[in-house]
Amino acid sequence: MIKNSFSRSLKVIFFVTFIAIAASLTFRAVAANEPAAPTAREKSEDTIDKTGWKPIEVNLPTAMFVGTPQDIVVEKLEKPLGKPRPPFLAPPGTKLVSLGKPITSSDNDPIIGRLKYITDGDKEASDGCFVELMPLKQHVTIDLGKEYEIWAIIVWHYHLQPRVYFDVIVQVASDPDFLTDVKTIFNNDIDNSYGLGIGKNLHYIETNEGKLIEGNGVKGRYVRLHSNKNSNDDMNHYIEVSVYGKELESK
Ligand SMILES: [Ca+2]
Ligand SMILES: [Ca+2]
Repeated sequence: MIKNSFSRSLKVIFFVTFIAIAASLTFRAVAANEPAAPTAREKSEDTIDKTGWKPIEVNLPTAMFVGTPQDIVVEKLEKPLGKPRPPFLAPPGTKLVSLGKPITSSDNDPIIGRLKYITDGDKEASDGCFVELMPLKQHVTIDLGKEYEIWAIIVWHYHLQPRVYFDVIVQVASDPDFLTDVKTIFNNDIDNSYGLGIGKNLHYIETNEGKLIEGNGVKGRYVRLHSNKNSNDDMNHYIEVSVYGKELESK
């Protein structure tokens, strides 16, 4: 009787131990399927402290068309997001710094409209709101009046109908002649037909949202935007350019 009871206890101990080992192995197998811990590289991309960053305020003009146009055949065309552009975060103190600022251009006597339309705050696509520059390679330059840290530039070329503008190149400099220390923050001239170097950015279709180009805090007083015709005709157009910058911290 005593022997029997001892043997039963042993069986119970063996059974419990077996269950515990099996459970432990199962747990390890599940743990192995979990996503790997972030690598050093992933961590470093996450180290920018964006505490206190806020969305920039962008007032959008009336949308002139809806849906995704299917009939524009252009190489390396960005796929539309299919939903509104998410808010763009920038450091505290970042604000619109281009409103009413003076413009010069490779075409100072536009065919339609006036250069000052580009920074007058009106982004509507109606007649009388856009400036038309001469055909092919042209540029406009905004003088912000002083140096800023530039976080975003939004450009509306023309959004009455879907179009793609070619060789869109956006540069920031402290030199009004753009001869020294020029920083190119956007370039979709994929074949270097403009002559400022091959760009890696994609073509895109103009909409009422404009094109937001990230500045990443690049410093400069002058913003220059190039273009070289569009998918509809050989002309160059601008409705508005908004530059969002932050005052430089005094030393
Ligand atoms: Ca305007
Ligand atoms: Ca090109």
